Amino acid sequence: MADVLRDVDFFNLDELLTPEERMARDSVRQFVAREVLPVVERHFAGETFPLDLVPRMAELGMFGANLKGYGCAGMNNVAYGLIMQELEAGDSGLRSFASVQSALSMYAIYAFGSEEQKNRYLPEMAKGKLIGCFGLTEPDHGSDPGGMETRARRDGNGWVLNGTKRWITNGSLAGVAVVWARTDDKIAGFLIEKGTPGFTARDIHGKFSMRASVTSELILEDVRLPDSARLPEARGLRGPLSCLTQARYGIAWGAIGAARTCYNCALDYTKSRRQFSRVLAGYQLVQSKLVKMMTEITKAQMVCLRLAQLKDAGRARPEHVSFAKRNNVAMALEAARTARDMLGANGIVNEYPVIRHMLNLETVNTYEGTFDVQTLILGRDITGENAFE
Ligand code: TGC
Ligand code: FAD
Repeated sequence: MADVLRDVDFFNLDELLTPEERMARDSVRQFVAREVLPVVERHFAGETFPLDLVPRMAELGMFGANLKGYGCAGMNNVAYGLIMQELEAGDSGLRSFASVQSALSMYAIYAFGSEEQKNRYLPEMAKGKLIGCFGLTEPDHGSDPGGMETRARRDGNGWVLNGTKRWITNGSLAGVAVVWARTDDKIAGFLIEKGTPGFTARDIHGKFSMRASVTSELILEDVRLPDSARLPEARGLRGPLSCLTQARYGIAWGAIGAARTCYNCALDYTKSRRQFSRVLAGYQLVQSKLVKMMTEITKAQMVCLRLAQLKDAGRARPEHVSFAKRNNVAMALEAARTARDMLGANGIVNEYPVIRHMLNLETVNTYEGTFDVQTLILGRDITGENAFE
């Protein structure tokens, strides 16, 4: 089973990695093989997240891996991307946990928090002792977060928050929630600690996707916060959208991992399954599907490596990240659906990881900006015309 985690490296891209980057990749791959794969189907079936894996994930430096200081590993963006890829080769829910912790919650505090907030939260979050979540989406505002209705009203020196956030990964697990709300002035970010009166998290059940991940609704009823709970450097929608750029970057890498597992599984299966006169892999139609999957995985790897170089040089634009998220997730979803078909009836059972990845990728295609939202972001970039409204 663990062999499905092996590399797909048609162009010897491994040669372009440093020893440190390879080490980060290999240690997470080993963790996924030894500790994630043996338990993930049980968690997917039971709609639970494997919380007991969090300390080991922290030990491997996964939380805030590409942030510097405050107990974070300070890796470069290639290493960070490779970690996301290996995690998602195991399960998108695991990668989601790490993305939300690192790229959304920790990054929001890192980029927009006061020194006091950074010192209070980031070291504990890097150790996995404090879990974060990121509340942007609302029941009536998903693709259009600028329309949010959650309100933060001034009350003396502090604030009173009211509203509902929905579809929040890690919501009920989180010790601290980054919540975005509309003030009389601009959209602002707030840090709400678990147990704050008026703040509750309720889990959403019945998902057919991302079952090994906790998704919640956050309810805010007259939540009173001091001004010190506000992220002082976040002003307007640019704040949360900057966090999305970080998370989309990790997703672009992660999706390759899910695609790789599905491809490896389909390759192994069709090389051993005989129908009619020979193994399935001997038929031209089957080879065509395998070649397409391998080609698209390889192209996605190249996009991510170049994107990582640009990001490390401080030259990656949000639109570069949208390109990679849009392309790589759609590629992975198509690869998973193709692999599911190639396994025939075996493609629908949990003896193989393919159907789980396929179902998860439906979410990955939707969250962090749907495929079509990324298309409109790129369309606006190349034409100068805004087609959102
Ligand atoms: P727009 O006028 O385009 O932008 C407002 C301000 O923000 C700036 N900006 C960005 N900055 C950094 N990164 C980005 N990606 C940015 N996009 C825009 C922009 O320059 C502007 O700045 P300023 O200073 O001029 O004010 O805003 P808009 O209202 O037209 O919206 C644009 C749109 C539709 C692209 C945006 O709303 C969007 O991306 N919508 C999709 C929503 C989304 O992706 N939600 C994700 C929620 S979190 C989640 O799903 C977590 S899943 C868990 C996991 O990751 O595992
Ligand atoms: P909608 O915005 O209603 O879109 C529905 C459809 O309409 C889509 O196909 C979309 O592409 C299309 N559409 C929308 N606008 C346009 C347009 N202008 N032109 C053409 N087509 C358009 N959010 C968080 O804040 N934090 C989280 O941690 C988080 N985790 C999530 C975990 C899971 C499992 C899921 C499923 C979602 C999560 N989300 C989270 C929410 C996610 O970001 C939203 O679901 C996503 O942004 C899409 O919003 P929506 O579901 O409201 O769909």
